[in-house]
Amino acid sequence: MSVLFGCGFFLNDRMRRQEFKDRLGREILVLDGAMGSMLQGHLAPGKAPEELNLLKPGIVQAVHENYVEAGADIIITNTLGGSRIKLDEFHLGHLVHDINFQAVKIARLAAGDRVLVACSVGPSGKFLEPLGRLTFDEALENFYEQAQALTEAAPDLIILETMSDIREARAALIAVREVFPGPVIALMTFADGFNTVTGTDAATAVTVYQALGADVIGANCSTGPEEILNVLTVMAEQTDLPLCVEPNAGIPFFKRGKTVYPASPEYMADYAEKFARLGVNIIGGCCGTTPGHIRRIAGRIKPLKPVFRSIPRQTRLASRDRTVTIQDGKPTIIIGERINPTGRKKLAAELAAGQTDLLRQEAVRQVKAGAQILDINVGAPGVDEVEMMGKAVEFVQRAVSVPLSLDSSNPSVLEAGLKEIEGKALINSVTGEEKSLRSILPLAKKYGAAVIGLTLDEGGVPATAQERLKIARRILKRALREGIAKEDIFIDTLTLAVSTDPTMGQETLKALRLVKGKLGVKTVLGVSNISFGLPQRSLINVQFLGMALSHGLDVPILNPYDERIQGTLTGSDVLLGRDLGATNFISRFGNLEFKEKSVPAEKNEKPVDKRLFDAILYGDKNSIENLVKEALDGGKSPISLNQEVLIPALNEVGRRYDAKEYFLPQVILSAEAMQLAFSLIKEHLDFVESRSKGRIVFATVKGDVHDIGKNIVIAVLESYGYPVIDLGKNVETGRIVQVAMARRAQLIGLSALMTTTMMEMGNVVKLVQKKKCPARVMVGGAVVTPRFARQIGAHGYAKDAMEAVKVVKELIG
Ligand code: THG
Repeated sequence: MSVLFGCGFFLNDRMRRQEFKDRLGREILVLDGAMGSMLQGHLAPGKAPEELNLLKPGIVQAVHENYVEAGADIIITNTLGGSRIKLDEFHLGHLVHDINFQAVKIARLAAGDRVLVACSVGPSGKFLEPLGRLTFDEALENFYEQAQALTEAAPDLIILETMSDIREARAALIAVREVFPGPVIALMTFADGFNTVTGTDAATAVTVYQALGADVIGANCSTGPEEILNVLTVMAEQTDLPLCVEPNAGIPFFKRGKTVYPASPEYMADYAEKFARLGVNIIGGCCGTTPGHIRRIAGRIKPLKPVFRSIPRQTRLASRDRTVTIQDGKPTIIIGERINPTGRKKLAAELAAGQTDLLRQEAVRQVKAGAQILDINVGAPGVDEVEMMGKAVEFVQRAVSVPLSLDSSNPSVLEAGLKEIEGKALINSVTGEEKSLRSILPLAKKYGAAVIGLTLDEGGVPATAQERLKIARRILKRALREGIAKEDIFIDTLTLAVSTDPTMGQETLKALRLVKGKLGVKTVLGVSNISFGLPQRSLINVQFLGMALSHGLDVPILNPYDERIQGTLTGSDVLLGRDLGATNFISRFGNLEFKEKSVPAEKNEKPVDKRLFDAILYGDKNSIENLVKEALDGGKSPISLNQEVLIPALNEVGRRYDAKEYFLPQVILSAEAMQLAFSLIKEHLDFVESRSKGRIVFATVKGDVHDIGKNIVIAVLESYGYPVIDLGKNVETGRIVQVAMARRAQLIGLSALMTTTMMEMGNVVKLVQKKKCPARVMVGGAVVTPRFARQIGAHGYAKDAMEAVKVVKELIG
């Protein structure tokens, strides 16, 4: 009803979110346990569990009722795989609305008056670009549609579960936040106690989810409670938001033909208590947890009081796998300014031609030189800025793992960049102009970015510090009103060229001190602007940098290659109490090797071998063709190119993966670049057989509805050049073998992630033998061990995607 009363609707929903938060301050809430495994017995192979919402609602309701009876305070709808892309796998895409709407109705019947209904939203099962083919807009649309159907049925909460790709998680939360006005719980799934399978760490999950307006943050599924406790410990140090956890019932193992989740109700309750004492506010279970577990958990934690966690809000930005905290008393964090075509003809020409080689080099080199954030400005004549900003963000993110500052005053350009962002970006910038405030602040809010406010307005840059303070105050007020957190608002009091007006530098510094003192926000300055039009600019820049830091500058934008700048920064940190014990200073300058460590001059063009090696290492497909041509033209033979550059590059990728410096996204991109390079020289290697690699059939076995792991393995194998036929999940044994024979597959890859489905792999092997199917069988998945693989007679076992590549190579060459 409240929908009819525009503004009232809004107020009520704000209150709902606040009320929920207040309740979490008073009591710890119990979530339910597994849904998927409870439904398994009722699920025909090849069918989606969500279809039961329409076909057998009574069974779904009975599961809910069991959890309500066991003491759950919140039950979760049977909609984890309820988005269109996911349902399309089962040809149910046309039923998105009904499946989701009914799911809420069913849960509501079981919930009664006491229990809350939360709607599960899970991954689409497809990878976003550049890993897969899904665009960010398609992902957004996918989640909008599901969130809309759920919202129509008026649930109490929405809960994002099992997200492992931060960019997809971003799309899901943005969509849900736009459509659903109530409280949202946002969880991610971690492959171990530290990172998701695509590399995102627990702190970064918090940074991103919090910026996007999640009400509660946490983790689900993953492994057992022990490792997930590690994840929640990190999260509890990062945020004062309420936390939520749903661990699996331990790490499953195989016993007498069955997969067993080892954790007893008592064991889970012990961990529930540990989570509660850590400060977690909502506790339930994922795979393998039953009403019996939930009953014991509820009995243990309901008597406990929530732990109040007082965590000061910090300014945080993030890349996919790193959070950068801008904090008083810590070494100065700098934004590298070099990705900016102003005054740089070569970079401007490259951008105009859609080339990315120089862009990548600038990114890598700046980060090596110590830039912890990179500014990206693509404004140059002849450049389609909207298109180029998206592309630049994508490419810089492939090359380096630092947060980005998107430098444009044009909202469309900024939005194109924000869609590509894999973490939490900084918008550079909004001004005090009405038009700017109105178009750019909502972007910061929607895409969960921090924002820099420039102290200028319709009247231009004010001459005096007082007037700049006034504009800063106005920007701050408007940003807060938009719902942007204060710690996410930066003010730039504007550096102008001192050569045109000698008072300018001083006014900027005065304004800096005022803004810092009166508003208490973080400050930014484009330091190098000061010296435009003067010789020996670096001399002016370092003086100004030192002065600005002493006037309250937090984050300078500058040229990180400049040795003098580096010296000034390190020295200032000592003087400003940002380098206690002068530890950094001494480690950097306390020996005579400093000169050698300084950044090489740009004129030292790297040899083409090295550039090609880097292009593969950083997965930069765009520049491969030119580089291969340059190398061949330069007299390098295709054989030595392959042996001395391509293969060593891929080996380095493997090394980085093993050392956890690289995660799957980088591996896939590098493998694709390698493939392209190889295809280009293959023509010259006429003695190399050009027969394609062996065909592979891949499936998640009957009864098992998990396919995240399988999809990752397929993506990696394909990127290594193996053609894969993906049969999907919950696939009948007969069908797997039939397709393998019909398509003359050389290898069958099988995945099982949970419960009783592992045994099915044994049945596939038996059928392969019986039918005399020549394909080799490789198995894997969370529950599978090498020993089990041997027991059932599989030819190979791989613990993860990279190992799968090795095993496939061994088995079929
Ligand atoms: N505030 C905020 N953002 C900003 C600025 C600011 N972004 C852009 C700019 N100012 C900061 N970035 C630069 C980038 C390059 C230069 C100065 C500031 C520069 N470039 C040389 C030139 O134009 O002559 C080129 C050097 C070369 O040829 O390599 O000086 O104030 N929020």
